[in-house]
Amino acid sequence: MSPLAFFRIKRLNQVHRTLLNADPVKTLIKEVAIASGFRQLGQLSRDYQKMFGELPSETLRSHKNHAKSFPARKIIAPQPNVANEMASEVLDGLLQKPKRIAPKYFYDQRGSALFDTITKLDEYYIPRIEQHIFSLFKRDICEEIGTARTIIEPGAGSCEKIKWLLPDISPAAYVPMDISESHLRENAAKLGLAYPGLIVDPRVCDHTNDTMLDIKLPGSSPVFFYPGSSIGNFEPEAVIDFMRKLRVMMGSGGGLLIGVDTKKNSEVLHTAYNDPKGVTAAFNINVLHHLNHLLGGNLKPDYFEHVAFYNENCGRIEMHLRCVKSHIAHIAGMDLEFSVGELINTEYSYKYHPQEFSALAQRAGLRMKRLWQDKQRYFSVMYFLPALLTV
Ligand code: AVI
Repeated sequence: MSPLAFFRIKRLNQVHRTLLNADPVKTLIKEVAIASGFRQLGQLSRDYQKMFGELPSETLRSHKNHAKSFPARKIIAPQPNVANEMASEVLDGLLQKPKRIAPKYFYDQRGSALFDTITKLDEYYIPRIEQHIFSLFKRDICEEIGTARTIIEPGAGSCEKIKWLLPDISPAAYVPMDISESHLRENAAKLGLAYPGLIVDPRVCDHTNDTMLDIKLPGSSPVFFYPGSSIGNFEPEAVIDFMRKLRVMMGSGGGLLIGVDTKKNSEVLHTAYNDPKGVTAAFNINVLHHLNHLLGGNLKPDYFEHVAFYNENCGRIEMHLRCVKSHIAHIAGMDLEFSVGELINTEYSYKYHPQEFSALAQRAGLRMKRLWQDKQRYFSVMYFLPALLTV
């Protein structure tokens, strides 16, 4: 390593440390600084001031100076080894007490097919009611978004839901994001064929981590589209973190159209995640097959049963796998013990009253502009704009 590179890394680390200590600036600045390779701090500080008031001048001055001299994060970020990263993430979860597996591991080919089947079940009301809200209020929603906007859909999967807004919003570009490249490209191409003239610009990324911030967008002031209450699968603190990233990427002129499941009668919730055909159970247990395939292991799907219940105190559905036979199994080169009755947590699905969700969004620098609901208030579609806070 050249002395100059060494010096830059050292100084960059100092900047990072300052950022981390500069509460309340830390999260927002850190994220944008990383996303922009420290080049856009001027704009960032202006945005920040609009939202939260004056920046600590010490911090800003030092960052501006450093921003000029550091070309990009590439100098300190080697290409991550994705397989090792997954193995380490999975082991980290399985070594916790109680054990955990992140819900993103549900979605191998079979898991995605099972989820598709879930969305067609009568008991799983979310897709049906969300679509109903979109058809009831389509004109209103489209007017709110406006035309010729860049629409970004994190975790777009099949690219089906954007059709609810097409052709009315005639976007400047539609940017579906997904972690599964082949699936994404195939569905993006299909959408392009169905809507000639629509610019579809797919981007492969895992929107649940920081890589989303590295995506260079085709236009400015995008509108994010995040339907399906996927946000419910984040812990509330992670919701704020995620929405803050969207806030940063949307600048001062963008928006967020989001679908959020509501709190309701616990019987309805319970049935939605315990369907009598056992599709949700198969979906849950399939995560073990997926991990075996992905990381090399002999986790034993037959030694687990599906558990899902509504935890009223926390306002969330909890999905777990309960061990029915004590055993030892290995995964990613590690032996693990499982005892009868022990639970592996596989998913939380949080439910929010609109005002609860709006309060979280506010902490990410967003304000609720519109709310659309069905008659029973089973589901919310909300439109958020960047908040401009005055001090
Ligand atoms: C993807 N996500 C919004 C679903 C949910 O309702 O939390 C995942 C799911 N898990 C079981 N059924 C559906």
